[in-house]
Parts: sequence; structure tokens; C-alpha cells
Amino acid sequence: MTDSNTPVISSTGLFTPENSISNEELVASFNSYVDLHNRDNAEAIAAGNVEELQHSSVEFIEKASGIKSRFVLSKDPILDPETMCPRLPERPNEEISILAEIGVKAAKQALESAGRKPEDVDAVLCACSNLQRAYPAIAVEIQDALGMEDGFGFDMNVACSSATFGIQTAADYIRSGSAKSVLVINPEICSGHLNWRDRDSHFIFGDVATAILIEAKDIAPDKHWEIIGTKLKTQFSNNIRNNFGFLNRTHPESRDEDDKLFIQEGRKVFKEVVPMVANMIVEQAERFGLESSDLRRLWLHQANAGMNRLIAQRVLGHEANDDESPTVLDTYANTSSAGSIIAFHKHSEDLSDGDIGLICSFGAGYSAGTVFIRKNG
Ligand code: CO8
Repeated sequence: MTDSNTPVISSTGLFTPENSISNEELVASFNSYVDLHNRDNAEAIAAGNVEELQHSSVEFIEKASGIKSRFVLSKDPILDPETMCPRLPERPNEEISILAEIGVKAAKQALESAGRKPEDVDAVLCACSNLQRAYPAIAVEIQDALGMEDGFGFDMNVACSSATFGIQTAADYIRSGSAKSVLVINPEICSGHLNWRDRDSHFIFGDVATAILIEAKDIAPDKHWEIIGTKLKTQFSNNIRNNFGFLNRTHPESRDEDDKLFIQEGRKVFKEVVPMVANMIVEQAERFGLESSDLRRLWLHQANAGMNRLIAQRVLGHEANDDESPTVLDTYANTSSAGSIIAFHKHSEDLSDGDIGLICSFGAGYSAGTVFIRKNG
């Protein structure tokens, strides 16, 4: 491969919403909702016709997940026991959509840090879990908002693995010569598809947007991350689902509203995904002739601190410290596809020329992606 078809990560960008919800605030609001529900349904609960709801707990959330708070675009309505859902007013078609707006903010930061102008970019991939509409594509709206007159954009959804699938797609464009500079953007408004009344999952997700600029090495800034190799994997599972979709209105007899939001069998996901991902990383490292000691840092998908502890231990052969496997779960919670990119964005500057690391995603589908990278400069 020559420098003109070697893909590199030139830069990244991050947009973080202003508002954050702590576990304490979240649990207080959830427990008020539970108390109201149990009070209003006392007779039906006593008769066994309605289920009595249980309180959530800060201690459980932190122990089970490592999450301490999450950023959200709309805070007060989520915490209002009568609403428990973000409120993001509908915008006229003439205004930029909120998903594109936060994507553009992250994209501009990535472009600025690489010293790149929008017209230098050939393609925009909007890769995320929750797309706000069917069409026109959010990526095309972002392309327009950035002021790119040429090039193309499209949306892609591989749930939590959307970013790594986007990176491989962009890297393949560079390798084939069909593009020199590609923006992969991950706007995640997870608060919109989270059931804030579900005790098992109400604490899991937050909102954010990340952007990754993938370019050919010959045009990239001197300081960049060369992509050594990528691997994608999918394996069908019903353990994480969201049945929201355009055919919902064709079966109005459906009474189950909850499955039109995020639902999961968290325990099964944990048990099945940890070995799948750990094996995938080890196999891919071997493919590139890498020993575990060659891996300076793992930027793992940010879903659960326990999962990351087990995966990192299996890959590195010892318990990973924060420097080897940094977390952003405590402040950002699970932000789906953006999680490993936030970790990379915030914890990569200190590495040295030649250091090797791994960006890794895993989630619904199941889907998983590995991106091995080496720092240059
Ligand atoms: N407070 C107090 N107690 C609780 C709570 C709570 N909030 N919730 C559950 N409990 C209780 C349960 O009732 C249970 O009690 P008992 O033992 O008496 O039955 C006990 O705690 C243990 O419950 P679990 O077994 O469910 O708890 P776990 O230890 O398994 O932890 C987790 C739950 C944190 C969910 C954990 O299983 C986990 O993180 N699993 C992996 C999840 C994961 O990685 N999912 C990936 C999803 S992301 C993705 O790909 C989709 C992206 C789409 C984005 C959509 C945006 C909304």
C-alpha cells in the first residue's frame, strides 16, 4: 500500500450536551414515579391485577454498570415523574434537524483540529443507533449544513457498532481510491429511545455526538493514527431489540408499547458478548502479529464497566488499569456507537509515536468491530 491509499484517523470531534443527570437525581425521580404508581393502583395491586413496582437504587446502578451520570439534551422532562421522556420540540423542515445539528458540531471540531475545510471532504457517513427520520438522510443534511458542494453522504445503523462499521467503510473508500477524506459522524440521542420508566434499563443511556475524520495518509496531518486493520462481525440475537419502525402503524392492535423502545436481556448480553468480543480481539491481534504487550491502550465500547474489565483482562492477560482501558461510563453512561470514540477522543493525546491501540465496539445485532491503530507523529 502507498500513502495515497493508506487510511488514517486524522482527527476526532466531540459534542457534549450541557445538562447532566446524576444517579441520585435519576433515582429520586424514578422512585417518585414508583410511589405514585403504587399509590394510584393500590387496589389493583392488592387484587393481583397490577404489578407493584420496585424502587431503583444508586448503589445498584453504580455496582452493576459503573455509570454515575449521563448527559442529556432535555433534562427536566426526563426527571418529571409525569413525563419521564425528553421534550425536543418538532422543528420546521426549513430548520436543521436536531440530530444533524449535534452531528455538525462534532464534525466542525474534527475538521478544525485537522486543519481541514468542508470542501476538502468527499463523503459523510452518519453512523448511529437511532435515526430521527427515514429520509432525506441525516448525512446529506449534515453535508449541506457543513457547506460541502460536492461528494456524497448516507446513513447507516449497526446499533452500538455503527462507528467502527463506519470507520471500516471509510477506510475501504480510501483503500479503493473512491474518496480521500471521509467524515464518520455518530449523533446519539439515546434518551429518545430509552424507557425511563423501566427499572432494569432507565440508567443505561445518555446523549452525545462524535465525529471521526478518516483520510488518506498522503493528505493527513503529520500527527495521525494509521489504521493497521479492521474487522467487523455480526451474529443474530434477539437479546437487544427495538421494534420501533415504519410498519408499527400497520398493526394498531399491538398493545405492547414498551418494545418500541430499547429492551434487552442484559444478563444474557453480558454473558454472550464478553467471550465473543474477547476472542475476536485476540484473533485479530494475532492476524497483525501483535502480542498483548504491544497494545498500549484499549478504547472499548462503553456499555458496562464489568464487561470491559473482563474483556480487557482476557486480551491483556492481566487486570487493566485506567490508563490501559480508560472509561467514560462514569460521566457519559452508554452512548451507543459514540462510546469508544469518546474514550479515544479524550484519552489518546498522551500516547507517543509508534504506540498501538484498539478501538472496539459491540452491541445489538449482535454486532462487533475492531480497529487497530498506530500513532504516527
Ligand atoms: N435498581 C435496583 N435493583 C435493580 C435495578 C435497579 N435499577 N434493576 C434491576 N435490579 C435488580 C433486579 O431486579 C435483580 O434482582 P433479583 O436478583 O432479586 O432478581 C438484580 O437487581 C440483578 O438484575 P440484573 O441481573 O438485571 O442485573 P445485572 O447485574 O445483569 O446488571 C445490566 C444489569 C447493567 C443491564 C447488565 O446486565 C449489563 O450492562 N449488561 C450488558 C448490557 C449491554 O451491553 N447492552 C448493550 C446495549 S447497547 C446496544 O447495542 C443498543 C444500542 C441502542 C441504543 C438505544 C438507546 C436507548
